[in-house]
Amino acid sequence: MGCAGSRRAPHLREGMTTTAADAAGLVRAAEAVLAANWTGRSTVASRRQYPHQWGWDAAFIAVGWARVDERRAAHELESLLRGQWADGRVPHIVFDPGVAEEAYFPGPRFWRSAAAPAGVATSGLTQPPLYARAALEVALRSRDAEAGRAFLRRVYPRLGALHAYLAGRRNAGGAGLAAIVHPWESGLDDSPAWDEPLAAVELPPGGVAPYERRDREHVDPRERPTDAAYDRFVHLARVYRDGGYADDRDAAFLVEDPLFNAIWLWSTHALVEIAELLGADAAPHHEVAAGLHAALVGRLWDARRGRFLPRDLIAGRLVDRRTVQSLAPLLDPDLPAEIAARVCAELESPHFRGPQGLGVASADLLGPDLDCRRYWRGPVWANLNWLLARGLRQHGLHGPAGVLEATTLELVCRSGMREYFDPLTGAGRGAADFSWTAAAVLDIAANPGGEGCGRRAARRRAGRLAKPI
Ligand code: 9WN
Repeated sequence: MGCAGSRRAPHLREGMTTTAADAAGLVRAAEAVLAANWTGRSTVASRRQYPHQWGWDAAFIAVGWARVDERRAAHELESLLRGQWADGRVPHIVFDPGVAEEAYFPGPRFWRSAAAPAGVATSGLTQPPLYARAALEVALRSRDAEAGRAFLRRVYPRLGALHAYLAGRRNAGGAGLAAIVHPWESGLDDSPAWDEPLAAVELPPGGVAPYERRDREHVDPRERPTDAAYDRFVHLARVYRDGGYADDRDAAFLVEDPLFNAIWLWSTHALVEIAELLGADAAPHHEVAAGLHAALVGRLWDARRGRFLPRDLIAGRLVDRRTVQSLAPLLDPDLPAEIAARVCAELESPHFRGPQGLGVASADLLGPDLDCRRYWRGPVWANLNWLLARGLRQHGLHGPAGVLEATTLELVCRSGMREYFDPLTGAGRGAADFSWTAAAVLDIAANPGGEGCGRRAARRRAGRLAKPI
């Protein structure tokens, strides 16, 4: 396919092309998954594996709902924002009070989220801030333009507060990027990129206090993180909790992640658009976007290796692991063309595209860390394919983006609405009937050829919501 933008899809195996009938069936199946996972107020990531509302899942899911039911799309985001803390953080889980504590670990009793709004139990971590981007998409899909604007008016201050929290409280490196304090905040929990920083985390002398893992009850344990990784996840979460979730204390894990920050930057551009639509002052968001762009390229782009890499603030160096996180800065519309071309070439290389071209692997297919079963250590994910396709389109790379979108539909067509997929065989893995996979299918299927994500497309979109208020 190449990065020059050809329209063929040579990665697709013969007989592996989604027909119009398949696509229609797939859309119906995706709608059914979202409907089955809808609780009346929001959508669970998965009924059994993750029976609550998750942060960045809610953003993907809202984009999917926007293709089917604009009211549910808005509810999805507003339900998550109900859990926003006074300091502006949007928690990575908003718990459903009707679900038993034992259904998921760590549940509400673990997090003790006293700082959450009264009556809402949440976690104390956050996740990639995709919310402003999702909110913009929800409003723009809205057939009732006034309802779309009213929704934006309601969420705009909350989105601004989250961005201010990230800029003010998570700027541990001092250059304007947000640092994550736990691998769960990255959304790519057991990515090989976290092996080194996690190995440096000192555990209590007597070992980690006992806890019971619940994540292997419904899926094959070989697909889940190891006990050694989980011990560190639980330890880090306990230490953060016991320190009152304060961000000004010494942390044992502190990383500037290219995916988290690229999503924040993409959402900051969405916030610019939202502000303009509402007649609010977009200048501060422009300024943040410019700073984030400069810091992303200045601090996380390794020109010698030709890759974006996470920066470990404790060790004071870049983490030299090839993972899908390195490709996410395609979401930056201002990425210089030569860097975008190198990132695209990396995405297209055998490091990330297997011989059957089933999508983008989450970890290096040629590297020593590859594990085709374990969730973020190799498998292909529909939400990441969707994000990367959006990033590619932003740089005019419509050919590769179209192929990625088509292979995503085909993968799901073949293996079902699974949580993730084996990067070499395409076999479905993890939870079944997974909400963000369904959401990605709905958005991709509704938008063949892509609408475009650049500034010209933004102006076209603004016209659709009529005049600013
Ligand atoms: C911990 C819900 C979430 C996703 C994450 C994914 C997984 C949780 C877990 O599931 O994380 O937050 O228990 O494994 O890694 O990205 O948001 O789908």
